[in-house]
Amino acid sequence: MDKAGLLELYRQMQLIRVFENKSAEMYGKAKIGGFLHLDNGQEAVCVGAVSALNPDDDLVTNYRDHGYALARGISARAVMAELFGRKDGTTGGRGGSMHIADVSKRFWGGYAIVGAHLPLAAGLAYAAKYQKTGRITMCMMGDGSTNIGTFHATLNWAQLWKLPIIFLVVNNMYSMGTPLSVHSSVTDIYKKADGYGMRGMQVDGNDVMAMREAVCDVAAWVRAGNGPVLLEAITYRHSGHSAVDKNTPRPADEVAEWKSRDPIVQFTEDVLFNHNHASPADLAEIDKKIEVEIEDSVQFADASPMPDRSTLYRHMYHSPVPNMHIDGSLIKPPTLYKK
Ligand SMILES: Cc1ncc(C[n+]2csc(CCOP(=O)(O)OP(=O)(O)O)c2C)c(N)n1
Ligand SMILES: [Mg+2]
Repeated sequence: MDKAGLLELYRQMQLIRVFENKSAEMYGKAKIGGFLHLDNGQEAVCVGAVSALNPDDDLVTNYRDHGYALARGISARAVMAELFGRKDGTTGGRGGSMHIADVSKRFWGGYAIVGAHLPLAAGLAYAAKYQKTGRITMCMMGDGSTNIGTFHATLNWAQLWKLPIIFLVVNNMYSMGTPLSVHSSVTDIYKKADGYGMRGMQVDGNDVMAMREAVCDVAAWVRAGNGPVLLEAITYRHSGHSAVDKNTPRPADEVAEWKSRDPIVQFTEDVLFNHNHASPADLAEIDKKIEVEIEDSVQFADASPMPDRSTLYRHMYHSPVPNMHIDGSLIKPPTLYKK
């Protein structure tokens, strides 16, 4: 990878970090409602993984989705506006933090129900195989998701049908506040692939280069028609489970140890500085632009209007109440299935 490519990896990780810090601040100011799950500490997984995909590959995530959206090139403005619940957000303010999606970028979301997105991702992979598009699907999930029924049902079918899909498990060793060893009978999660005759692989999720290399490797393998892969990335989230659950109980020395292995600091020191790819001045320049971009995203989100109330029941199969009026106008049933 050349200098420009390496600096782009740094820029994306730093963009995610600053975005997440800002969104936590905005949550504290009640500019953001509902849930907010941050990616601090896990930036190398998002950036390493997404950078190794083709731009038209399908990407599906759980609710911890901001980092993947930004890595996919969705603007900080659109993501922040979605967190603010505003009209210019990625889904017009309807989804919020857990449901970022942009179909034009084949970023399908953003799912709040643990494990429920796996069969949907398998459907995308099946479509790609059936239509021979050459696309692959990446489906990201947490370690806690690997115990749920849909995980096992989806892996079984994906392997049986040799679907072109990468199941990326972000193992941050906690499911909310429950440690991995308390919630999973197998703690090397990549070994769960064995139960389905699937290829499994483990990677250091705090090393963006290793992450990228692993996804390049498995993506090529999947794209060649060899069937799915279960890729486990070991990492750690710096903050609690969510903004309303900031103090997930974890041993202080464990948190401190992982923070000392910060993926952005590691990449900066071990790769960028040690190999003379970049100077502190290069990074300062990038950081300055990111600060401006994130400040701008907040101004943009704050200035964006609330969604129009009369559109409340759009994108639904039926108006929940017959002859419903909002602001004096009759809310007509959606036309989708109207005879
Ligand atoms: C079916 C279902 N059960 C429970 C929940 C509540 N819940 C939300 S996140 C979460 C933990 C998931 O942990 P993990 O998959 O490890 O992801 P992480 O948050 O660590 O990224 C739980 C239990 C849910 N959203 N859906
Ligand atoms: Mg987890």
